Amino acid sequence: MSTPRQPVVDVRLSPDWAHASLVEDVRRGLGAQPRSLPPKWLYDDRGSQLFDAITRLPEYYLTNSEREILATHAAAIARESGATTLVELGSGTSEKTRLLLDAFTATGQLERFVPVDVSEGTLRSAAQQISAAYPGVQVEALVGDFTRHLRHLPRGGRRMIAFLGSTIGNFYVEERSAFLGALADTLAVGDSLLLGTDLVKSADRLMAAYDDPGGVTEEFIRNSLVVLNRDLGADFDTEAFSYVPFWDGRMKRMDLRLRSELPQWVHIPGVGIDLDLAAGEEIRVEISTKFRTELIAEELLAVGLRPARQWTDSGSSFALTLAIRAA
Ligand code: AVJ
Repeated sequence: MSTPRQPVVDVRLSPDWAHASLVEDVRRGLGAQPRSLPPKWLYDDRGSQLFDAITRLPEYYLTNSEREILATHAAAIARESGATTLVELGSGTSEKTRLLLDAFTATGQLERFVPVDVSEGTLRSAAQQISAAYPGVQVEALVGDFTRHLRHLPRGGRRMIAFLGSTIGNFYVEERSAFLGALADTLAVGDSLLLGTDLVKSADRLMAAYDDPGGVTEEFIRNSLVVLNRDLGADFDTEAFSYVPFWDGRMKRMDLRLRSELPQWVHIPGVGIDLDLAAGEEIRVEISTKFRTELIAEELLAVGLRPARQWTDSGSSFALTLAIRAA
């Protein structure tokens, strides 16, 4: 067996940088009306654990559906993309990635794996493990925010960017088209994008997936305030908020909010602002957009990414789309 090549870790997001962008995001989101918080701050250590628990809930079908598609079609994805570099955005522990890595190494085509994540610790340990498990593959991890650091992705070879889990559903409409456009711009002609998207389904199933009886999702969403209390010295009384998840059928998205049940002043010293929250006032914490397969294809084509294949799971709950950067 050949000795594994040491993983390379490119750090573009220092702890200072992360803190500065938290401050900026909170100032912008909570300082405006309607009040909102960007969902990326949900994933501190506790939030990542809670999200992990969500993916194991029987009602949260997204993870299993996507895994089923990857398990069934990873070989076709490897073949059709022809990629020699696999990039994964927001890779976390790279668990589903293994299905892709197995398929891409089985054909002998994979030279390089580039996991991208904001969490340096998670990324370093994932990079070590993957290097050891796939000794022929050079791991070049990028610690960064994929909405800001796409230009630091390593170049060369034929690349496929995997953006899984329906994380694209967290973006508001304008942000989504801008982000897809930025992805298209970083890809060279012939490179590809593998996009995971949750599909529109009955409001009942969606509500069940985002309002589980054990309250794991509620705690996950509520954790956003815990993060602000800890990292910005805020004094949110987290118990004074109720969890308000609903299906917005017009915008085709789950909308997950926290509602202040009492009038309250909240001090956020780390940002230097005080919030005067009225009784019933809501903070928008996360949206999770659901798609029709035709819409995904249209939005990709609009930015110059030509949909080559689309796969769904046996229950038609979730889709993976492979799109190739057109000339
Ligand atoms: C990881 C963003 C895809 O939108 O379903 C799960 C996050 N929020 N339950 C999703 C989430 C509440 C999840 N994504």
